Formats: sequence, C-alpha cells, structure tokens
Amino acid sequence: MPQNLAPIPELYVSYDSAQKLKVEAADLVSWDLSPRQICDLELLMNGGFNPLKGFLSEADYNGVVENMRLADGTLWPMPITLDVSEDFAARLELGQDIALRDQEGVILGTMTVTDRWEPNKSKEAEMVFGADDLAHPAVNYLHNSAGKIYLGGPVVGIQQPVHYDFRARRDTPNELRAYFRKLGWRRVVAFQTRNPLHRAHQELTFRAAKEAQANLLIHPVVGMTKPGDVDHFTRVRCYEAVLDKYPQSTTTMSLLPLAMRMAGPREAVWHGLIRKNYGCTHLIVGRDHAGPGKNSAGEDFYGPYDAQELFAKHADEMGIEMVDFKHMVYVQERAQYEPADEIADKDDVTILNISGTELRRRLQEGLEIPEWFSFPEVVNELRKTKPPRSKQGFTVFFTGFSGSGKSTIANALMVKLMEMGGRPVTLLDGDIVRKNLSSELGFSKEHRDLNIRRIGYVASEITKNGGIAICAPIAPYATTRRAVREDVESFGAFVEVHVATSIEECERRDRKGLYKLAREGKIKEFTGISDPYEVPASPELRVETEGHDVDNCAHQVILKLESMGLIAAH
Ligand code: PPS
Repeated sequence: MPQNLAPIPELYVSYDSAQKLKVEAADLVSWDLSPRQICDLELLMNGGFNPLKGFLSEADYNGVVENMRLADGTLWPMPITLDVSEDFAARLELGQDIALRDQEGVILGTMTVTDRWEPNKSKEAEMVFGADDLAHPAVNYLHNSAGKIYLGGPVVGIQQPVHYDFRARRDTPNELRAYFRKLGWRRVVAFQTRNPLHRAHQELTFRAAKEAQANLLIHPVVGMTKPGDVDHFTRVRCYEAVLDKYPQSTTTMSLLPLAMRMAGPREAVWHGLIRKNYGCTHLIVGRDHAGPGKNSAGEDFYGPYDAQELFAKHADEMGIEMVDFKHMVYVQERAQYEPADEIADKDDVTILNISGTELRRRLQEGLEIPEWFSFPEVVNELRKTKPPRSKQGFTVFFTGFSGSGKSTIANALMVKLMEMGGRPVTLLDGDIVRKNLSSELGFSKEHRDLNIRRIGYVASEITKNGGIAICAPIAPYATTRRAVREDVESFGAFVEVHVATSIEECERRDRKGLYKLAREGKIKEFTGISDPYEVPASPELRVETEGHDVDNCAHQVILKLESMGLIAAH
C-alpha cells in the first residue's frame, strides 16, 4: 500500500473505552472550548495534525514559534495551543486531567495538563504572523480573544465534534485515505480554498490535476476562515454546483474543519502537512496563499510568492509536492481560460479578468456577472446570500456624550428610514436599552462594556435578518466599539457616527440636569466629567450639532448611507 494511503494514528480510544471515559470525565474539571479550539481539537484527534499528540507543550511551542520545529526537530509551523483564562489555569495542578467540552457541554476528549505558561504574545505574533499588528486577524485574535495562559499536554479523544451540516461531505484523514484506496487513486492533488469557485478556479484545478497526473480533491475549509468571508453553507452549495463541471470520477470534494490563521507562508506549509495527513500527494499553492490582506500601514503582510518559496524549501521533508497556481485569465477571442504567462499573442487578444474586489462590488450593487466569469448556479447562490447592499441589513451606531443629541438624531433618522420603507427599523437608544436589556447594570467600565456588547449582539442579529438597527449609547470605549463593529460586519455594514458635540456644550444644554448633579458629585463616573470618553479615530461620519438643526444632522447620515450604497432608489 502506498505510504500516503496507509492508515494514520488517531487520538481516539475505542468505542467501549470512550463510553467508560465519558462517565469518568464527568467528574473532571472542565474547559469549555472556544469555536477555534474545537476545530483544532477535531484535527488533533482525527490525525489531521499528525504527528501532534495534543496541545503543544511549552518546549514544543517555543520551538514552533522560533524555528517552525517541535522540540524533537520535527517540522511544524503553527502553534496549536490551548489558551485559557488566568483564573482557570490557577485552579489546576500539573499532571491533572481536564475534560474538554464543546459549547453545549458535550465531552469531546480529555487532556493531561503537563505544561502551563504565560506566552509572550507579541513575540508569537512577530515570529509566526510576521508582525505584531492588530490588522492581522490572527494577531487580533491572539491579543483580544485568546486567554492569557496556555496549557499543554496529550489529548485522549472521546468523540468527534458534532456537525449537523453536510455530513456526507465530511471525512477524517483515514476516511479519505480509505476512499482513495477504494477507488485506486494513487496520486491526489488537493485544492485548498475559502472562497467560492468560479470558472478560473475550475480550469486551474483541472489543469493542475492533469499536470500532476493525479486525481483532484477540492478541500475547502469550513472551520474558521477570514472574518468577512462568504459563509461556508453558501460556499458548499456553490462547490456542489461546480463539482458537476469536472469529468466524472476524477474529482471529489471533502470539507475540512480547519480554523485558518491566515499566516501566509507558514500557513502554506501547515496546509501541506495537513493534506499529506489526508492522503494527498500534491497541494496547489497560489499567489498570496492564505494571505491576511493589508497591514495597518496599508501594505501586504507577505510577498505574493513567499508562501510558494517556503513550501518549496520544505517540500522534501514534508513529503508532499507543490503544484504552483497558474494565474488564469479569459481570452475572449478563443473563449477559454489560459495561464496568463503562457499567452504568446498577449497584445493581439482581449484578456478579461474580474478581481475579487470587483466581484464583490458587482454583487453589492446587483450588477451583471458575466457567464465567462462564473457559473450561473454559483452566481445564483451568491446573490441569494448576498443581495445588493441596498437590500441588506445594516447598523448605524451613534456614539457621543450624554446630551450630545444622539437620541434626537437617531429618532429623526428612524422616521426618515421608515418613510422610505423596505426594511424594518429598530432603535436601540441608550436609555431604552438600559430600561429593558441592561436594567441591572451601572456605569463602571465593566458594566458599560457589557451594555454595549449586548447592544452589539442585538444589532448584529437585526442586521443578519435584513433589518436596520440604530443604536445610540454613549459607548465611551474604542475597543468595545471595535468588537461591536466586528460582530455586525459579519452580517452587514456598520456605520459609526460620532456625534461630536463638545462636553462644554453638552453641559451648557444639560437637558436632563445630570451634568449639574455630576458636578456636585451626586452622580459618580459621569462620562466627560468624572469618567473617560475615547473619541472615535475614524468613524464613517462625524456630525457637529452646534449650529445645525436635527433635521440637517439626520440628513447627513442619510447622505452617508446613500454614498455607501445602503439606500438606493427603488
Ligand atoms: S454607556 O456608557 O454607553 O453604557 O452609557 P448608556 O447606556 O448610553 O447610558 C447613558 C445614559 O445614562 C444616563 N447616565 C449616565 N451617563 C453617563 N455616565 C453616568 N454615570 C450616567 N448615569 C446615568 C445618561 O442620561 C445617558 O443618557 P444619554 O441618552 O446618553 O443622554
């Protein structure tokens, strides 16, 4: 049997042992895994992260961060770590077993905690992701979502995380290896993707398979991808449609529950090792593979071919070959896709291409997407999920001092939007929210943050369901506003409006008499008087209220919404 098709080790115990272990594990201290940790655990347990036997120990972590190698010298580019809170870590003894549970409380496995340490996250960011820059989604995750302490130790697998979607399309490494054995596939080239497939991808994957004289595995990531990507439900429906376009019995598709880090070169090597575990002999690596987009200075994090170079350097050791991605363009005269660098008569033919940005624009504005670019079935699916912006939900988030005019402008805006019709409008005004959603909360930083996160949660649900949410809290802290922005932006636009009335003017107006009480010390922690307000650095709109009437301020917001394509002529 070829090496790539032999069974590989998993961390699962037998069915009987698992039943027993499950009962015993009920008495262990439990850690509730985050969505990313669940993805990591699934690939640890099913052999996708072979040779890892659990979450990295401190020595392995240091080796991986510094030189992409485990302590024993094995190549491994990505830290797979169990990050937890300080409180949780402090309750543990080294050598203790803990139960790893999913978000519903189901025990997926246990881990013996052999290591516990506080990582240097800035160093991890620099070494693994190339920069300690929060514009990188994984660096942002590292600093703002991951716990402060890492735990390491071997894992015992009890059961796979439960998936209710696309079950028939999910395979473990051993299941795929068995499938390839059954069909007699010896050479398999994998295509990694987090985007819908269009004609150019279909053509390039088809060519890659021919070149490598291999069968093709479309292996899309359905765990976690880059924030803002097309959701995996839509993508899988698109992939299903494209699958029919390949010659039958040469191609298959399987879904990979990986949590991507967007780490470019290191990620490419990681993807290679994972695909080898899944029985593949080749991986297609493209331009800017797993690229995270622009850094905070507006430049690319990695060079366009850094990933290919790093992969090529380690390919022998990895035991999987790279097929480098051809940039395919459409040649109108010949009505076909061709690799851009192989077109000899470039100056005499019409070369057509639609970039990802242009595609998003066309979808957002409901414009035509030509048949040479994509398959009608794919475009249909995308249009169902991503109607034009003027039909999607969105959130307008006012922020500013008490008495700055947020509520008044928000009310006027609500009425104007209701006059236009088409989408339901909900006003989440500061005072109203504090009466209903947050009646038990005060004005400490912790309580204000909780209040704003609740508003953000409701706004994101409204946005997801195609409505308009207008929020008008003080929301004094920038990080909390950013978190709300991220919650909302997974579903629609977030329009931050800073109502920039000065504190002096708010105090002069003092509509509710609160500033007087705050000055007299009768209200504590009053924003602008005895509590901070972080002025938004780059809101979508800043509204000055001094010298402008409410109608004019609300109109400025309407104009902004129109310029963003969120409201349009019917
Ligand atoms: S926050 O910081 O965003 O959670 O605040 P918010 O929910 O918008 O609530 C602000 C309204 O509560 C009244 N109020 C106070 N504001 C600020 N600081 C203190 N200590 C405070 N105590 C009560 C105030 O009337 C705010 O109403 P608006 O609508 O902003 O004028």
